[in-house]
Amino acid sequence: MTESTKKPVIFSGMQPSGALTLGSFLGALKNWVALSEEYDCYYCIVDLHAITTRQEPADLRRRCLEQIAQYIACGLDPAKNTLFIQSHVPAHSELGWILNCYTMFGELSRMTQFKDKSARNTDNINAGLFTYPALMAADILLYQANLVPVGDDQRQHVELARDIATRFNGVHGDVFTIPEAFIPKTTEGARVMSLADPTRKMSKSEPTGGCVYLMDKPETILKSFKRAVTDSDAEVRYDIKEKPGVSNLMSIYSSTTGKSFETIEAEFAGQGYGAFKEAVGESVIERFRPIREQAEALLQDKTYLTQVYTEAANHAAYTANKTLRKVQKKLGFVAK
Ligand code: AQP
Repeated sequence: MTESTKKPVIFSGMQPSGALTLGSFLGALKNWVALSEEYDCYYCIVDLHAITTRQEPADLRRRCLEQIAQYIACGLDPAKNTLFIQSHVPAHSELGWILNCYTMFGELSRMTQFKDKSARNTDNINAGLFTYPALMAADILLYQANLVPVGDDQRQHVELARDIATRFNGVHGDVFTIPEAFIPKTTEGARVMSLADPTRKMSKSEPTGGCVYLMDKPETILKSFKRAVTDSDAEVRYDIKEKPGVSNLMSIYSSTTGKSFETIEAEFAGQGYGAFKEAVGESVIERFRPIREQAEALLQDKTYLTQVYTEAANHAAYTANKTLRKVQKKLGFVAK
């Protein structure tokens, strides 16, 4: 491929810290698929990030394989997208360390995710949790990514990656491409909230009962939506402050059906919440059904999945090492 026909680059990743949720899907995965034809895409399973909170080794191993299968089942063709596991490309750890030295303590201290996760894991506030954004910057910058499709919760980390890249370039010349975040609209799942507590983000590692998982069976999905916390005024109307539960359900329904909020309000006028919750649940069931079925089928063929992530790691390492060598040279490291 010549320089002029080269596609712009995307990097994004998800932690195998739990099963993928409706939040992972609407906030990120759906856009990964939508953008995958126009970009040269690196989609990663970020296992190095996942160990910032304690993981059961057997579960971590199993989830990495499941995640590859889910990426493919969502529509990411491994022949066109680089679907790899972060720890298979050591350049991530190496550049991560270097970028730690270009990231300020004050910047890391302001990260909302660090504040949230350290409040939730008081017995394990480790240095990795604190320096997570420097490793995330390395993930993105190694591939000279132009675009980073993420949910709204990751906006702050992408902004910090831009600041780190700008700082490094300011000292050493134009080494890194400055990436842009690509975040869905609020109405399209930028921040999917927990069904049990609509003031909190739906998060895969928090078993509050408010999550819907990509691999959930239809009856489980329906039950989760029927139990979703709403309010007592029985009116389907978007009002994020006064009616966070209903507004969250409306955003989900709008994302899965393409219907506007006005259409949804008219559709359920005077009907109370029962029919509405069931319709939202059914729309998610239909969206997830083919994904779950294909992922289950793919998981029967471990040889194929191994081949996908092995070939992808080789391709990713080739690109990443080019950037890493450039960085090392700029820093004055002696060539091997
Ligand atoms: N609730 C959400 N709404 C919108 N987008 C979301 N994402 C995750 N949850 C929501 C987006 O999905 C991608 C997955 O990111 P991740 O797995 O690396 O980390 P995360 O954001 O920390 O996801 P979780 O589910 O909250 O994991 P844990 O519980 O392990 O921390 C990202 O693009 C994210 O924005």
